[in-house]
Amino acid sequence: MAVPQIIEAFAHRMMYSIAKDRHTATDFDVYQGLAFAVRDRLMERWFKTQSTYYLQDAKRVYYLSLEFLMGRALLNNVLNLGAEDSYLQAMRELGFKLEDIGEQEWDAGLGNGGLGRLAACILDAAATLELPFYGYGIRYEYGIFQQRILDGQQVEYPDGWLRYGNPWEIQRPDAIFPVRFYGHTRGSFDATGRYHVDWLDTQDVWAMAYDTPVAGFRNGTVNTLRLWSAKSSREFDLAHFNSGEYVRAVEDKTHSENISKVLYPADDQSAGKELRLKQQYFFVSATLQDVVRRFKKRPSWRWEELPDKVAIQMNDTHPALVVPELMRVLLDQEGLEWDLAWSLTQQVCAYTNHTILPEAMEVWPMDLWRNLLPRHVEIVEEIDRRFRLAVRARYPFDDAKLQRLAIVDHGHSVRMANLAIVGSHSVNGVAQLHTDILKASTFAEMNELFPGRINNKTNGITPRRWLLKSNPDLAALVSEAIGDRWTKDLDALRGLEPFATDAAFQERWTRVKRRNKERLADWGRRTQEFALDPAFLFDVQVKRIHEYKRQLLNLLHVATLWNRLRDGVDGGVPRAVLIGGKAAPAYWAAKQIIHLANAMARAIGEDPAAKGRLSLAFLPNYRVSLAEVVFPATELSEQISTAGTEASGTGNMKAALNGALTIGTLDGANVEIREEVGDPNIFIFGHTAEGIVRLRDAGYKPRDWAMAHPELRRAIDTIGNLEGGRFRALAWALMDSDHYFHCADYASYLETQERVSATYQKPAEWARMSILNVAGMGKFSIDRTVSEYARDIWNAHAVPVEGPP
Ligand code: DL6
Repeated sequence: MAVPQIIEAFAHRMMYSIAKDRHTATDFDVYQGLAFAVRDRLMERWFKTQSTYYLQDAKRVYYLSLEFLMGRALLNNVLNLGAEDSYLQAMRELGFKLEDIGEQEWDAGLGNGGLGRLAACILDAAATLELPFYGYGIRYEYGIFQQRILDGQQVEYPDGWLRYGNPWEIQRPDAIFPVRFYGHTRGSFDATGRYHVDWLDTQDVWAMAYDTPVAGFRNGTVNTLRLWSAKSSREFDLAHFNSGEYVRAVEDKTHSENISKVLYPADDQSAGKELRLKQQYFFVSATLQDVVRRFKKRPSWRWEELPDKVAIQMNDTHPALVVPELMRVLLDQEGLEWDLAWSLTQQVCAYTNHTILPEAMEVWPMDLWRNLLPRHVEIVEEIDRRFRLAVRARYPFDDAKLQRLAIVDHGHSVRMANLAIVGSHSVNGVAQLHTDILKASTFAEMNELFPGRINNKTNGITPRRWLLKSNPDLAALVSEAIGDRWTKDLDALRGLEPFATDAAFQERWTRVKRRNKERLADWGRRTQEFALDPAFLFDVQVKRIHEYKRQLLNLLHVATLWNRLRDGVDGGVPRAVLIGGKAAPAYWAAKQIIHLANAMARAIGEDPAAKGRLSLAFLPNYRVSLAEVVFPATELSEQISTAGTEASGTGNMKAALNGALTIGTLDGANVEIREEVGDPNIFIFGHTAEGIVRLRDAGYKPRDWAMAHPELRRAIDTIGNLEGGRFRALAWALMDSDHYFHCADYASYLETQERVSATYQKPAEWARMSILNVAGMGKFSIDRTVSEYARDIWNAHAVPVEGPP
């Protein structure tokens, strides 16, 4: 689109949708007007994409996820349209900076962290790969909470992201489905002698669709993210209204609409609450009704064709109710026999596991189900009964194994992972090590029972958002050196290898990093959140706060550097340690870690011994848009989880793609990052996953490790004595239990950090390693990940859509 047309489209939207002129428009109005104008440009492609899928009778992939952590859309859409230069110029002619307009957008924060952000990257890749793909989830009125730091502590504020409207979504009042809850079942034989079950006297809620376009990168594809919003089936209760009880009359409406009110703010922790189960069934039921409607719209459809036309991917077990719900639809509504219904369900469904932490494994009390979903209890009990028969036939004398494998645990709870595994044809882990652990340990007995079902799909990230958009200077330098094929084929980054030793290129590379560091420092200054010296080494750990991710190990290292400075010993380079992330509101230890980081940051900031040598900052309200400023500025990426605990990690990939060097354990995808960038170009430390298991089995005694290392002991004391001892419980727990093996890995971490410092003192060497890290990132494109899902799990194929490039 030419510049004058962009200006005209924008002016039109400002006048007719925003109803403001240049004298009255606020910055936010300008953003909204431009967002509408950009959305208009996606419309034609969106229509064309959907009709092409229909006309070609393409197999559709449905990605069911309770979380989509999308971040901002405006600049990403402009980029995917391939029109950034025209938009930049058009806005400049009107006296605006496109980047500043983009800053007005509120992040769409419908996710907690890794799992939700992965879903967003997968959407981007599926559209870029021209796959007939739909994301399905919930349109939460409140996304992940806003984190503020008051007196050093996390305080949560509601994220009312829809308050001023969302220009990207289209409400679909006609795409509305009833979702049933409660009630009871009644079985009867029909005239043909077939047993039939009715689910009666239910309380119904409506699910209304809101669609968001998802544009592929510079192609004609625009896919759909469809999010459901709960609407009451009754506006108000007339009986109450007529008797003057107005509040009671609307009470039911409020209750039912609570289902899509708020995102549960804990990752890696199962909530076990009725509202959460309602959310799960709500979006599963509405989605399946939509899927079946679309399947049946095809001329002369037959149920046997379902697996040829439909693939359903469950993002973790949160949507695992899809297994009994699909069975219910096929049995009770469509009248299929059990065996056919079961075979179709298994062929259609697939499950991705994202964690092996026991507290994250979903287990639902049967009583809760019995009340809320009485028909599903019957179906799950029947699935369990048949599965037990199969297990017993295979292992006739092993009762203990039968109990461990069962879906229904002693009649009192449903193990969602077991249900998802039994009801799917594919179960995948998200990094090779994680998949190996699933096979060898977490799901070892399932793996024996269903050989080949568990497979690996190493995660990836979208190079569009995470390099092209967020780090334009580095992207331009890379493209100048090797061309821009990397944007669609990240393996092309290997072409950077010869530049790694080119002194002039290294210098330009380092200058880009320096500018990005200044940008982050500037951001800290503008928001008055933190002060940073761009001359320091930027040592960054941004991710959810969790004990297994070991922010505390990072703080032990900071305490050690600080102690050395106070002793007048200074071997290292000046460092700015940055930590950011949200803690689940009910997770005490994680909140203590945030408090500790802030307390240490203040104390170090006030200590003259640290001046010019060491700083610590906590980045408040870490979110996608902040990550886009942080990763380009990161020089050292902290990926230091206890080996065997982080399923994959994707922040590790984002930092390395932006030229950071990694200090990390052999955990999650770090293992594969090492393979790709080469062992000399990454700082690996600590025990391996097997080493950790051995330590635990041998009766790990953290106190012995601490006693053997005076600097560790002192660091623990430093933390324990801060602010009159308020963190003593946290510090002492390290000596007594240390569930995540901080003490066992401390010495190796410290020694490796010293190697980091020594390397940083050789700028050419650091730049060479940094270039080689970017060169090795090809494997971690989400396009590669999604191509593997399409080939190995979904059997789905690209359906190109003709249109402007
Ligand atoms: O697979 C995406 C992401 C992984 O990279 C992280 O390692 C993992 O912790 C995360 N898991 C979650 C919560 N999982 N559950 N349930 O976000 O998934």
